[in-house]
Amino acid sequence: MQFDRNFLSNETLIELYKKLLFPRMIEEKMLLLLRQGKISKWFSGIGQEAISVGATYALQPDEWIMPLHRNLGVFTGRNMPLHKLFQQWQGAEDGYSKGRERSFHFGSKEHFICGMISHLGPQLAIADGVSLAYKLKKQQKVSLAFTGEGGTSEGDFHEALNVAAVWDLPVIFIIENNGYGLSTPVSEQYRCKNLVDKAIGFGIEGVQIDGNNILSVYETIKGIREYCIQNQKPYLVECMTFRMRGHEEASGIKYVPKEMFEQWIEKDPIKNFERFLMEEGILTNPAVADIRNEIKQHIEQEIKQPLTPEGKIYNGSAGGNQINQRELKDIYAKRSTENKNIGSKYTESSGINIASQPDRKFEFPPSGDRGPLRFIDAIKEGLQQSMLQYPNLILMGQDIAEYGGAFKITEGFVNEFGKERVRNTPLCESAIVGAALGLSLEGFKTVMEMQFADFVTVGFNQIINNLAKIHYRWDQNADVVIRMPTGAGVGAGPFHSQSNEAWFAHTPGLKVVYPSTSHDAKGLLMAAINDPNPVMYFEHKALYRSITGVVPEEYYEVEIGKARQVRTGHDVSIITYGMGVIWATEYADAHPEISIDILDLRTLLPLDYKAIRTSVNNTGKVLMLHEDTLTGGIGGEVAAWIVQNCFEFLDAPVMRCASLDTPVPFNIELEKSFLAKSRLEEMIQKLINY
Ligand SMILES: Cc1ncc(C[n+]2csc(CCOP(=O)(O)OP(=O)(O)O)c2C)c(N)n1
Repeated sequence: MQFDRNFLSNETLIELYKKLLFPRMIEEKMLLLLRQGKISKWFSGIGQEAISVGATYALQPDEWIMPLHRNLGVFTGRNMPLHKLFQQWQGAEDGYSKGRERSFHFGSKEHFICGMISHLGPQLAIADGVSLAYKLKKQQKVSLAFTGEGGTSEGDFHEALNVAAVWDLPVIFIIENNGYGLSTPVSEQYRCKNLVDKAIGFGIEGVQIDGNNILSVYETIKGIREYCIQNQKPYLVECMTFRMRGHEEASGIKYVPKEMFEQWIEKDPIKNFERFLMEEGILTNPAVADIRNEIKQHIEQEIKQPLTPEGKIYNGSAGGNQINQRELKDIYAKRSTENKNIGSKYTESSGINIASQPDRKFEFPPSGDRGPLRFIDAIKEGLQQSMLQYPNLILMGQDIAEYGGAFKITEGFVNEFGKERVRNTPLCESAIVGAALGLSLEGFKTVMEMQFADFVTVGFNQIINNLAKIHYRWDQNADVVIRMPTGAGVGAGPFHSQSNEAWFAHTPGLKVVYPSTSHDAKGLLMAAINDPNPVMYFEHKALYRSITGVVPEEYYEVEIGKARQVRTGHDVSIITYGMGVIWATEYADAHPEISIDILDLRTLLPLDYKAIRTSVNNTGKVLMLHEDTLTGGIGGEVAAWIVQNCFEFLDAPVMRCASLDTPVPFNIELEKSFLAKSRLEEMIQKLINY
């Protein structure tokens, strides 16, 4: 192995040596503890340390890194206190994830390390968002994301690199090519000669280097960092290395030919660098022994604190109920008090200055000077006012810029707010949701327009596993709103008509809102944007231009989590939301002989149980109505809650009126009989006559 010290001082070389040795020695200790049953799982990076250590050393400490499961050197490279890392790995309360996450699935805002999720690939697009934030703030910074060669087969790899290329983002993507993905050799993973060749396909630069040579890694990444900043471009680096242990400690290494180990042990990053430093006279045998001894002492000292005699994993002294209260509380980020009174006037609230922001020239008509607004215009106005309110609010979506979006909601926005803040995206929902999360890491807010709610399936993983869980996992919020043009009734067939709100209402950490009036459309959108948590905002396409309503001109919010009593009655309650509110109201208008109580849930997660209870109490007969299909819909959840909590008010079984359990058909007649509305009369009569 050839080392080129360039202009590095002896002190720097020794520091690098110590940084390289440190994770190795921690790992050796961890393997021991694993055998003693004091930790439960370990993913080893032995043999690959030069990559994490060299790359981290080449970055500034406040530049975000997105590490994976073999990157201990990133965590130690950022000088995270070792005792706290041990606490983390033990699942202790004082660890970085309060015992909620295992191994390396945690991050730390303080150290600019973004915690991975098991799915690997999604890390990459988060780096895009962080670098976009740097770019918008005109900061001279890069972000850096790791992937294994196995992870390059995921669509997320393609999407993230493509977005970085198209948006000219300063991101360093590092592939750690260690020969195997779990047990799959590279010959069964990809067909190209070198993974770095993929850079050409994305129109970006790339280089392949020896990942076991600490100086190559450090010097290369340092140079690439300069390149990325100066040219505002991404870069792909393929680091050739080898995994000296199993995928994780329990899985063994039988599938790896012995010769491979013999070959790669010769290329061990630490042994080789040590030999080089000795040959150069920079280190001596006694000096190496001293360094090892010093690190050993440090590890023993730090480990004492978390490892209790019984190897206790969690301090349950608080008691189950109290623990659960705390666990539930940490699902959502708290809204800061500072922006609670937002709306009294338009203020610069973020402190983030986006250069070249065009002059603001939105003019709202003077109070009382306008008629009712269409649903679509209310959404538009909510977005406009939020853009004025938050200079750090970015809109992203397919065709939302000059074209104005599939439904023209953002028409004219580019002229008013500029292309930096109103961003057309390539066709890649997953990477854009990931990028939105990256923006959030750097203090931005994002509203992403899903062109149709149906397309969320290809961004699902990022929403369910990254956005929703991140605050609970390591205290990082995802300040992202996803607009979901949803619903049927317009003859658009199975892939442009679905109601998929229930998928998200089942996911702790998300909020799900679904307005049914112009007033609520604007107010809930403002509230969603003010909320620091990920909010799924459902907007029914068939309501866009079919309903109007009085909408205050000023900035206001409709509180998330509060239902709306549409009308009060004593015969039967219809509990519903979205299009269901329109159907229920039409029905009630047409049947003045029945006294109907209508509750518009407005928020599906979290539900307003108090309002539900009141409505049940008003009538004793409840019909749950929604456009979504029957099985597994929100109606089932609400019905179960009512039966369990309001049984004494009931005079009949809770009934559900929902759409047919089929995909949404295209033919208008088929669609009509699919929709819940076609069974509303029948269900109400059934309930009344019970
Ligand atoms: C989406 C997804 N599929 C499968 C897995 C299971 N899994 C965990 S690690 C791994 C192999 C990853 O290989 P590579 O990216 O080369 O990284 P390495 O572990 O070799 O460092 C697999 C298949 C996973 N975590 N996520």
